[in-house]
Amino acid sequence: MGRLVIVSNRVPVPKRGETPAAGGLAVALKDAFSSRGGLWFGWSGTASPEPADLVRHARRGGVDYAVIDLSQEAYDGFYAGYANSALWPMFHFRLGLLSYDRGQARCYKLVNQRYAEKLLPLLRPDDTIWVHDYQMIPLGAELRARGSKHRIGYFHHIPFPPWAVFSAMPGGEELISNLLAYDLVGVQTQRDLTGLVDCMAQGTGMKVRPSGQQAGGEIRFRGRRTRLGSFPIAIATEEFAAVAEQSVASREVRRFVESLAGRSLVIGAERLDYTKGLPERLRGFGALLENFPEHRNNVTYLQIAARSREDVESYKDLKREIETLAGRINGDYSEADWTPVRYVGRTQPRDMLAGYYRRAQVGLVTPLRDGMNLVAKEYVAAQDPSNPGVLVLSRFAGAAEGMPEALLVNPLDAEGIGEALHAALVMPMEERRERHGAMYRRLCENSVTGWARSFLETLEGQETAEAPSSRAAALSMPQPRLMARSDSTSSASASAVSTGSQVAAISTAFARRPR
Ligand code: GDG
Repeated sequence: MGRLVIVSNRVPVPKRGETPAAGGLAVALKDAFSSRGGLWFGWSGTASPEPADLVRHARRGGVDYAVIDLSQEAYDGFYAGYANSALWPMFHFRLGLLSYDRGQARCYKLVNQRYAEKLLPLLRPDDTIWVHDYQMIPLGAELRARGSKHRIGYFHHIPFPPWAVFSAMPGGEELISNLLAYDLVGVQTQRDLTGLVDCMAQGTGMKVRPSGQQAGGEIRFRGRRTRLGSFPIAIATEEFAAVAEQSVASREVRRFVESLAGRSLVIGAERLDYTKGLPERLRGFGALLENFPEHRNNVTYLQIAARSREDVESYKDLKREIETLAGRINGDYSEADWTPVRYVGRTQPRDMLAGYYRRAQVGLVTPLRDGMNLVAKEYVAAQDPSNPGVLVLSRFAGAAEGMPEALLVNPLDAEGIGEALHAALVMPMEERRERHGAMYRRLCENSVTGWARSFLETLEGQETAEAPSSRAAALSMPQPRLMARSDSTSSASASAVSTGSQVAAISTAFARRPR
């Protein structure tokens, strides 16, 4: 079996002698890397005016890391620009926040081209490549355009909206056609899969067929089969539970619990991001205090919101809004000995976070949209099973699909959040145990290493990327549209043209079609 090559935007190279950071992809991939060896490729995290053109290599714990720097200009256009100011809001259904600029879109493509150029010489013929997330959508097509015949999969960590939303993106057809270069495209949930299938069908004009094993179906194009499937990401549940159990005994967590003076605790923790619904959540907590006065002076809400993407304008506005709302609630309801909202704007150590979760009667996780939301899963994992807290969860978090025992809310309904908080705070022990037990068992059944295995088995369980030519005849795309472009490029044979350029050819042809 060949190596596993991971490509992600940020590469978490551990320091010498350190084990990989807990949580995240490193844990998910540990088993796969140790059984077959691996390479992790991507951005170093360094942007400078004149970056070195070198690929820097490191070997840690049996894994090879290869990273490149970005120029400040590329960082601004690709990362802060197109990826986080156009793609991120669009994929989270926030078209009003979408800021599109052709120069930035070009920069996104150029950075992906550079990644492909730098990665290709590092590859062996039998490597399997797994590309992660929206910063890298065109990478597969760029690799194919340079002759890659590898198995290449793509996993999309954030929501996938239907075509009615996606098509608002200038160049949406080209973007979606890029996905045809992959052998497998994975999303988090069934809802995302519906969006992906809709975008594939309408954005490329091709037919998505039901597939034998994958619920989402497949598209066949020029001898390549692109499968579409849902692979809900998981966490290392037992490991997180153990950290939480240990952490509550620590001096820091005990001191924190003493500071609550016997009051109940509601906790929220995330990156400071407008998709996480923080202002709406604060309004929900305000509604609890307003409509259920019995909770005044009896409950404290701790919100940890680590700063993120501060160079993007919409994130600065959000910080101001949250500070104003938290200040208003505290001004309206505080007592000399009680501050209802505690707002911490810095990242907390992971073990302390786990201890806080375990001590919280309510986990309040109300994103407006979220691919999965690992905090919801971590909160459940961290609970004491004999006296567990209650999860209040947004219907629009991917996690809601697998956690029906949470109290599900619409994050835009402040009164609804207030009612759910009240229900959680007064819920009898037996009901809390039942709800928690069901969610905890499901979390244990679906490990994060199992998630990675399932994606890779689906990716590798299929025929070679370049299918036999007889299958090329089974193209599901209407032939006249296909031939319109390839006739004028090469008459040799359809299969002699690299798939990458075919993808580009299709997208150009489709971009011209009026919709
Ligand atoms: C993307 C998708 C999808 C939070 N505050 C602190 C801290 N955290 C940790 C949490 C959790 C992680 O950060 C956040 O993960 P999420 O899944 O909630 O959200 P995104 O960062 O937006 O991730 C998301 C995910 O990819 C995976 O596919 O679920 O939908 O948007 O682990 O615990 N960690 C520490 N201190 C903090 O203050 N140490």
